[in-house]
Amino acid sequence: MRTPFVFVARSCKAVHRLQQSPFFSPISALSRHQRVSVLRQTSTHPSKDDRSYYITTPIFYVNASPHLGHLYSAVIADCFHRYKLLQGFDSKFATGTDEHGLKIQQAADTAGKDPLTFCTDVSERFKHLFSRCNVSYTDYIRTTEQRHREAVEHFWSVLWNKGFIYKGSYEGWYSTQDESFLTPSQVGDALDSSGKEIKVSLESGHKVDWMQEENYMFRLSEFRPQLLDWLRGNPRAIQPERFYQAVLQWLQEDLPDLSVSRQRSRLQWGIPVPGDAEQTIYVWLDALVNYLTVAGYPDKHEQWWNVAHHIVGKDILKFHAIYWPSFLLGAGLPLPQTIHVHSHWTVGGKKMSKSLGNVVDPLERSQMFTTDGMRYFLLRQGVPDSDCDYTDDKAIKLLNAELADSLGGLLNRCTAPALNPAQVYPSFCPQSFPNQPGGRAVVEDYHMLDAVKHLPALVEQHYESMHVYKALEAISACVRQTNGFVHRHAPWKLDRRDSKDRRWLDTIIHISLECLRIYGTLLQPVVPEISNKLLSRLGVQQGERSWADVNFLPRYQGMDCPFEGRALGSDSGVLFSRLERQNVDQQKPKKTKKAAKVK
Ligand code: ME8
Repeated sequence: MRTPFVFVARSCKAVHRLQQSPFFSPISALSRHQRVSVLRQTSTHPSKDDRSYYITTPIFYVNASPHLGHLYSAVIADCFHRYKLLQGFDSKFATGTDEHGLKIQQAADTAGKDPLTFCTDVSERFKHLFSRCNVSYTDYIRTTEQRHREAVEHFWSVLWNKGFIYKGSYEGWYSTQDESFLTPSQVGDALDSSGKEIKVSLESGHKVDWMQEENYMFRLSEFRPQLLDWLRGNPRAIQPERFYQAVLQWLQEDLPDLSVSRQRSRLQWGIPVPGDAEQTIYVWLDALVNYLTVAGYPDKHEQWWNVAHHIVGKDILKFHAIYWPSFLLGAGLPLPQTIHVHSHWTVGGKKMSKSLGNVVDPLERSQMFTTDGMRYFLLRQGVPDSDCDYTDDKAIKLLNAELADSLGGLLNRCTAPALNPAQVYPSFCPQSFPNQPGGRAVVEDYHMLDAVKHLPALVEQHYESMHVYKALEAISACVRQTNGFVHRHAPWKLDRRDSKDRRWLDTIIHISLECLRIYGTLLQPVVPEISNKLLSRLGVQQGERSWADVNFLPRYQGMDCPFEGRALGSDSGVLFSRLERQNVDQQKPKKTKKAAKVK
């Protein structure tokens, strides 16, 4: 329960801060020059600790169980988090559940449960999925927590005290499924499953209802110029480019003020408006503040808030790229550094969603493909720019080809007792593979070395821009090249008793193990279990697996290699077992329900 006392104390603190803030004057009263300078202060705060990093997923609605799309967002964020840790960053990674609002209230009613029990049940399912899939969040937030309620109340009071919230009335379309207000141009006619005429959101296809209410409005319309300034000054703020352009396009039109509360009589399941028990805070305002709550707001939050990056699906871009920055500007807070947007998983060309009933169960699939198999498939096949259709066949083919045959085959070959009877990281012989042509290496081998040498920088570039699939594509291409190298020289045909042959054989294995060490290190953010197995088999210690350790083939440059001569780790079985079609067939995704058809 909220203590009114605490709230009053916080409000006073907020008012005091406000009076010292450039935002105390209404934004519309500022000149463009002033606006730009304010934006500089708010959007590009350099962090005191530039080795801090904060990544978030959307917080997921608890009206139904998690599906593959939710896991996808979480795995992307987990990959970034792990990558930053490998680079030596202090990284915070938040995910969680969005538990207020009409949609949840109705879902709890339908389930015949009290809302909090209902939310707890479903929130636990998300938690369970994430722990099964090695999603290593550092903070799991539920919007029903007290710390969050305090953050939202404080945030609201700041906006209210600055005059950005006013009492008004709203009349227009509302989609409960999307918890979103729509303009008439965003609404179309449709027939529901029983043939009845209904109005739907043109974007999501979800039913909309007309509503007319007294409530609180946020002066969104005032922020259009600042949003444009922010985006023009930060062209990488929304990625990929395509979504950045979409937001700029939306901002060509006027923004109507936004209703930020609902009458308590209609919506009881939410945080009451501070000072007005008849109104409940709009679920999106409530939900977006979760990112601040996790950062520590309203107390000390700068370390994390100044380095915040959001992962979001394209369906919620408007909320994150227009509403959220406007709320933050209103509250005088820095804007997120990047909003990384990804597209959707579809089934038979239709967005996978709870309301369509065409969801793929990520728990089932991760049992069939293994956790790492599932993670690898999602990140290798998922493309931020465009939707991707899910089929089991695609997953099986990809995982068998790249993890079982190519990567697993390479490790198996180079560590097999037949080729490596001493079970060590063998020696590299510079005469067999000299810097200049003349040894036993051929031109393709030099190309392979060059590609692997440049791979870490390339992978880093792709990870940084959220093109994880490109990073995996590049790694996979190098794995193929290394397999080609081994096949070309067929070390199994060399004679160990001949000293020249033996040196060359050892050199081939040394190079291949060095390649595998690089692949294992770079793959850690995506497939942590497989990487661990691979690196352990190579004898690479835990403290030798960071980004700073990817020093490929030092012996080729005349330097010492810490692994040369070291015993391999024990053999803990195949890296990734081939998947058989019939095992997967037994658990097919459910059939698609008939959706409302837009006329
Ligand atoms: O929108 N493909 O929650 P939500 C890929 N609570 N990703 C998908 C997906 C699909 N088919 N379906 C869902 C909400 N997602 C709000 C968010 S944040 C302050 C509040 C992922 O349960 C994707 O990240 O509907 C999408 O944006 C999110 O789940 C929506 O989850």
